[in-house]
Amino acid sequence: MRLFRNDSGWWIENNGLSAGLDSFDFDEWLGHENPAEEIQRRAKALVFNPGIPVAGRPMGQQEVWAAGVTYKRSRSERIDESDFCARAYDHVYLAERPEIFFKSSPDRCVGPGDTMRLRADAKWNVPEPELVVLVGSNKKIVAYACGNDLSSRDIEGANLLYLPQAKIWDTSCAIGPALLLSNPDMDILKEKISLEILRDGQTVFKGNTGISEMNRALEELVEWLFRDQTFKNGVFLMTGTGIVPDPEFTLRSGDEMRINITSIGTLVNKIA
Ligand code: DO4
Ligand code: MG
Repeated sequence: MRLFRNDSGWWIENNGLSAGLDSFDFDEWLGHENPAEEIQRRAKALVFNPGIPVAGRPMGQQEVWAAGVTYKRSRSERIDESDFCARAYDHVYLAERPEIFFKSSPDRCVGPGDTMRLRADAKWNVPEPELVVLVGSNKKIVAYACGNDLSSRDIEGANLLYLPQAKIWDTSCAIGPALLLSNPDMDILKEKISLEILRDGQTVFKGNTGISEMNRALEELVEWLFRDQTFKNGVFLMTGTGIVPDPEFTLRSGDEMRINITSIGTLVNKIA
């Protein structure tokens, strides 16, 4: 089952059948004792009709946090791009404490079909395709989505202390197209994530990896995120990238980024 949000509200979709959720308060739902049970209860009372809803930004007032250097490819590319900070990436890949950083306030995060901007003061920019987990206030993973942790490699590579500037600006984060509701029979690690970048209609980059290549358990990342802080209306956590284009690649205005996770869908955004 997937949750969609568009101009007419929140929708539940299941195998091509969908139903609108009347007076659904997403933020309140994530503060519920058991959001998974609550949504199943509501779904049972709905009448489903054929059709997949139009997808808009599937979030409320949640902050977006991100984990980093959770795949080998992220570690090696970052070691190569940085000079005196290279050892930090090796350390954090193997350390007990993962890298977790603040990525976006809800107003800086965009949804499917929205444009994303590059930083005016950056020269080397890449999309980071990532599995995103939506976590309820009860610390349980409620749903999964595709995410784009748009990043400036030259700023991060110049000095790791510039990380917030390499990661956070208006529209540097995208989440969508829908939220795949988690259930006990689901094994998200079996899914694949892929990135395709189109320039003037031609593919200029294509790559994919398995979510199972991640070096950390999702629950482990969530546990660290919730240490000594609460999220009363839930939180989104990006789980790191395993796909990094070769060093000569940088995004340009007009590029289209297509991030797909099997079972979730494709998140498409263009560079403004
Ligand atoms: O270490 C800096 C950021 C890492 C990151 O965003 C990633 O691995 O996806
Ligand atoms: Mg990232």
